[in-house]
Amino acid sequence: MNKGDRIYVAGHRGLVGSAIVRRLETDGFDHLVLRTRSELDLRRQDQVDRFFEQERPDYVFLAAAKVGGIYANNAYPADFIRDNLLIQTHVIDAAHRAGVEKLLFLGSSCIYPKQAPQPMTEECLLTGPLEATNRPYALAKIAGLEMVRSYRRQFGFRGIAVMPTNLYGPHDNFDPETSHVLPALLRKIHEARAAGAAEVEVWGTGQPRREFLHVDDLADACVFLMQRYEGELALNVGVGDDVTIRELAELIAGVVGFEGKLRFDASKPDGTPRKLLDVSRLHALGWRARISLEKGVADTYEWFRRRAT
Ligand code: GFB
Repeated sequence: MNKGDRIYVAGHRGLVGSAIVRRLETDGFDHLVLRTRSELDLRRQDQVDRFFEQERPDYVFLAAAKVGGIYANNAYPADFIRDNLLIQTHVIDAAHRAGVEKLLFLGSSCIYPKQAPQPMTEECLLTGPLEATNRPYALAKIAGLEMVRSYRRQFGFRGIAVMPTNLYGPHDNFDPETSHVLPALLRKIHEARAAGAAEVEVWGTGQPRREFLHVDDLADACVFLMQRYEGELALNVGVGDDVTIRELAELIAGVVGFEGKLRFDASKPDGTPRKLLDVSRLHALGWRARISLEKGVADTYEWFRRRAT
């Protein structure tokens, strides 16, 4: 990737896309091609084709996707499978036909089998049944990985894919119903402290384990891999370490300064018991996450508070 290249970041208003844009701008890439959802509906093939014919980007970061937490995945399964299949199919195909130099597709760690041995290596893909709460999303993402791989094999198209673990950071969705656990708890605990509440409800048993990667680290890895990686295998991107949901809630309570009680509601789903990525391949390539969970949560809380006030 050269400084003068035209780089299209699909989904630049989202958690991942906005972090990739920040990273590219810091590195001096100033020919970014960006479109909001109202300017370009990626679910419409005619619009996507026209956009690629007119703009002819050299590189594409495909970070546009319908995403959400455990509740949203469960409640809107049709939206998750339809929107993701449409977006990725249109963008990958149009990028190939418009002669894009290279494309990076984002998968997700939830596409690995529910009972995969931990930490999960890249090879465990498609070796067992998926977690039911996010199967539609996971299947769409698996189709995207296969599409990138197939276009590489049949057409020599330089598509690569990365498999990020659970992400967090600025520009995340903080809606308590549809968001992921980390922003949901930051908001709930912040509001509980402001209201002087005695307790906060945390979904599930608190026992599932999750790995959390700051999105600025992910953006750094994406730019690194776009420049250095050319393999067929979708590479795991994570920190290599996980915490229980209880530990996460306690950490957030500490950052926010909430001294009340955490009440676990076991009638809500736990989802996958554990999701920890094996990041040996990425480490061997020379990349490591740098932002600790403590610092990342504190910074994200600062961002949330500035935005909320
Ligand atoms: O982040 P999360 O929604 O998604 O939930 P997954 C992780 C864990 O946190 C679950 C618990 O065990 C939840 O029950 N949890 C506790 C909460 N309190 C809350 C809360 O207030 N809100 C939320 N959302 N969770 C998603 C997938 O799985 O992860 C997606 O559904 C995607 O497809 C994403 O892959 C990365 O980690 O379980």
